Amino acid sequence: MNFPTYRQAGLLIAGGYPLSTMMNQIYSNEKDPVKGRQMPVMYASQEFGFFSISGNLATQYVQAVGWAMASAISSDHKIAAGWIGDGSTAESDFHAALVFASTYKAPVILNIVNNQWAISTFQGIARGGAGTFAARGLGFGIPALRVDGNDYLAVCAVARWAAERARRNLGPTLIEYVTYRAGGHSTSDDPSAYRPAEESAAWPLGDPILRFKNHLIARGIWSEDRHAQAEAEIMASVTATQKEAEAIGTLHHGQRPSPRDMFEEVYAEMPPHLLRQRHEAGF
Ligand SMILES: Cc1ncc(C[n+]2csc(CCOP(=O)(O)OP(=O)(O)O)c2C)c(N)n1
Ligand SMILES: [Mg+2]
Repeated sequence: MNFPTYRQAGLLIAGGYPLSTMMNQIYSNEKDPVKGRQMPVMYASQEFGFFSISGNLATQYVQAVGWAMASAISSDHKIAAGWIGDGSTAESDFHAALVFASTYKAPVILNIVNNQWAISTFQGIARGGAGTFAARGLGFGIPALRVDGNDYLAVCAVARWAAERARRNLGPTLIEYVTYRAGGHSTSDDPSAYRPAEESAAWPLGDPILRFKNHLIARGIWSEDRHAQAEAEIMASVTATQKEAEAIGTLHHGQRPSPRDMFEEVYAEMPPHLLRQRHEAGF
């Protein structure tokens, strides 16, 4: 079971979750599975092992550990994986998660995505300028690794090792992925206000897709032509899916959920104050 942040939408795509469903949520149209009750990229799918993304940073870390503990206590073999950003490791939830993970040897993979920035705050600030994020695990007796997060094969190897440890009931693993947030924090962020414009191009570990592509070409199992073709195919399918979702509706036109929907499916029994608000809203 994955307990992601807003940066792990790729888990859903890799797991075969329909891109059209993700786009419908972005547009908050009639086919949005959460009917506008979440922020657009905060996906959730129990079926695809993707826990609801929380806007409150770091909460998912304790939830991942608790879920893994419950799995172990009930003699199930399922494992959990949690993700957190560099900045969010300064939240107390991060430390609480590590206490419980180490005390109960929970079958959980604790991933830290160190992308160098927490919006405009450099990652060194969240670490207090000392040590590494991986080193935080050692004080709790949790095996911890620091990996080049832009090396696809290294990331796979480390993740597989940690999953194997969790499956064999050997306890938690903490992994720091060293990477770089090349774009803005969000579409409303302007990184040139707090870091040199050329920083992302000069970042030494490089673009992970380019690196993996070059590796495959060097091994003779991929080519520039096949890469260009794959990119074109993916772009065409993304554009087609976007058009499909737009045709269903956006917040400005077409079919969208009724305001009535935001009151439903949250509580098993709607509390009186929500019922009152729903009536006041005319539904
Ligand atoms: C508890 C809490 N504090 C602050 C915020 C506002 N906020 C949203 S994203 C963000 C930066 C997070 O940085 P990091 O943990 O490094 O994750 P990244 O976005 O770089 O993946 C902040 C401060 C929030 N959503 N929740
Ligand atoms: Mg960050």
